[in-house]
Amino acid sequence: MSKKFNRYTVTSALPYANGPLHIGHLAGCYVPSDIYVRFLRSKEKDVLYVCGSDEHGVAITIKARKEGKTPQEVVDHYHQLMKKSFEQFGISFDHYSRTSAPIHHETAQGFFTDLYQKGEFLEQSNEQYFDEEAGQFLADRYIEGTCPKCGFEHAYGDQCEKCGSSLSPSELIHPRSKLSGRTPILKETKHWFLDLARYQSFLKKWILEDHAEDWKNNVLGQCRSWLEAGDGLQARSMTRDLDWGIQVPLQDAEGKVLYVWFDAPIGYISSTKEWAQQNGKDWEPYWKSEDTKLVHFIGKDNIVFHCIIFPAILKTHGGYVLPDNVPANEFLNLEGEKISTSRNWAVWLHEYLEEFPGKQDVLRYVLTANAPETKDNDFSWKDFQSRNNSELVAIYGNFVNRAVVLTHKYYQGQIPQKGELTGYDEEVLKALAEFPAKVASSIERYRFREALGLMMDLARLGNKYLADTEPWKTIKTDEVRTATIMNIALNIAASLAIVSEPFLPFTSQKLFDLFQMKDSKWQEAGQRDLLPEGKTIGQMGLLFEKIEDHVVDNQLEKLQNSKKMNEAANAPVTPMKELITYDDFAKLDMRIVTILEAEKMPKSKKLLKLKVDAGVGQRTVLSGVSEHFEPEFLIGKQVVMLINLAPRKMMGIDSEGMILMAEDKDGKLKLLQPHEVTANGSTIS
Ligand code: B3M
Ligand code: ZN
Repeated sequence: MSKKFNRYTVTSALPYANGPLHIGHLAGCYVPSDIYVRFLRSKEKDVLYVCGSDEHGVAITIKARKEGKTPQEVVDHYHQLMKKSFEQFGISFDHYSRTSAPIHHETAQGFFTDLYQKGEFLEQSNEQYFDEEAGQFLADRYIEGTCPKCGFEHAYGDQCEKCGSSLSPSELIHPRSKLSGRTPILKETKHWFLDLARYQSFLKKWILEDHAEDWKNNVLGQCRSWLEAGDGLQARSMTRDLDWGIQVPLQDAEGKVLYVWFDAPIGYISSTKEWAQQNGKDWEPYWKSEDTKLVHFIGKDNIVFHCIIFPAILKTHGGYVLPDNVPANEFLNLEGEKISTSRNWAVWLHEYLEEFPGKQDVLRYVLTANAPETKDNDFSWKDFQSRNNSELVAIYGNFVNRAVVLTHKYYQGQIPQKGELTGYDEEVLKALAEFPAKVASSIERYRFREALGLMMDLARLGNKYLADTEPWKTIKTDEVRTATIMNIALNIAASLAIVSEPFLPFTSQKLFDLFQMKDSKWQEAGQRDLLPEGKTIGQMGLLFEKIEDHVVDNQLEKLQNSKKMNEAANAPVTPMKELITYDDFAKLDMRIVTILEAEKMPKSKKLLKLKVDAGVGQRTVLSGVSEHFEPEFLIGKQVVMLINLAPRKMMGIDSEGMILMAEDKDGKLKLLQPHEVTANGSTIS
């Protein structure tokens, strides 16, 4: 059954304000939703596109703790950073709000109160994990353990990031507190649970029957595993024991806040209200009119919240439309590995913008071409380079550039007049006319990769048309023919500007300026006379430029470096020895010395015999470094030596002290040296 919609409310997941945005965010839901919305606007639909920062939950408080900041400081910082990155990448939200906004607190509390008054919550006291050392209940991500579904050892209390399963803390194997690392105890506490079993049959019909045809398979698959699980949907607590979040609006709920996944999706509604207030509009039709199509763009780890829990809340509250579709993407990997903020295995948007200024469309293009629409997918820098060079530069850029340059060269920038059309011209114009509907159909079915491929086919059509008709040759023999060819090529380019706008908004804008067609809409695309004869076109800079090997090599090196830094940071560290007094320390006499001579000790694999100038005289030291350094390498080096270690006889020689070295986790030794030449015998304190 296909319904007639007169209005669209499009949302994309509210990103947690606990870190900068990376390419996984863009690919997961922001680029696809932006393509969809730009397309709808071009079709002159009534569409509202809302988002905002998700500022509650344990994701935020953990980050604050780590950085020694208050949660408010953390969200203020990342809210601004994310908002700016979205703007810079042309993600065209009508409104970007935040869940700390008072209007959101009110709206979320209103929903809770409404459900409470309807008697929808089960009030239950039960035992939950509690960290005795920190004196705190361990909600969601404060608890970590092994995922019962896939065995991943760092699954959170609410979710496994590896397999995407949604979990409850009691399901974790070997639970550990993220606060203290200790095994938590169980302690009694009261919470308000949404009894999802009540919605089971409604949800089953609504999702698995009514939407069996139009929802994506990956989404239906996850919903099915929930809805058809043997023991059915379980009640889920909608409150938490935390000191950061939205207060539970009840008398006896001191110190309790709303579960972040209760309040966050309501953030779409609050964002709409805020937009309406600021723009003198009415928010209600966007959420309450039956002819509104609500579409949630999300990543796969958010499916259960958007397909099951939030619809159950909306349905119970009543008066709200339910999502018509939830086109969730799978995950994007980077160079074959899972993107990870904590491991710094990511391409950060704010860094990309600094390193590739003006190349937002290239990233949007590559992320769409490789979008993880049906399965996890990989971003690699080599692929980025080759898609830029062999698709954007060689096809799109080359075609438009040739059409524009020749127009300036032959016709002083004026659109020439068409003469008689050949059979081939007619064929090409017919193909041109069919493109907009084909691209539209793919976009309407949330197949953005396919849509992008078709958009590029239009550029290919233009490129091939010029290559086949060779106006640079016909100009010498046939003026009328050349003018016809150029007219057709320019009209293909103008259509391309419209059809590519959802995908490549910055490039498209350049073409709109060039052709002075800024208000052109989707329905004009495909027309053979989009650009009137005699119209003068502007000058154009390069649309895309080649990306050289060294540029992507630098990016690969940057990733490898971050991997090394990470390994170093996470290397097991020898535990600290017991405390000593200053007097203990002061007994050590450490000095800067210069190695004068170094030779291998006969019959020893490990020992080198060193002679050093210790300032207080020369010393002989036997040092077990033969497997780490060549004797010649050491000669002349300044190092640190403990000079008052009682002499020890080894292999018949008195060793008068000890050279100090650093040892890494692999047992490799590194010299400790002053950063500039220092007098021998200088003390160390
Ligand atoms: N902040 C989760 C996430 O970033 C979350 C989405 C909320 S959407 C209402 O995965
Ligand atoms: Zn798992």
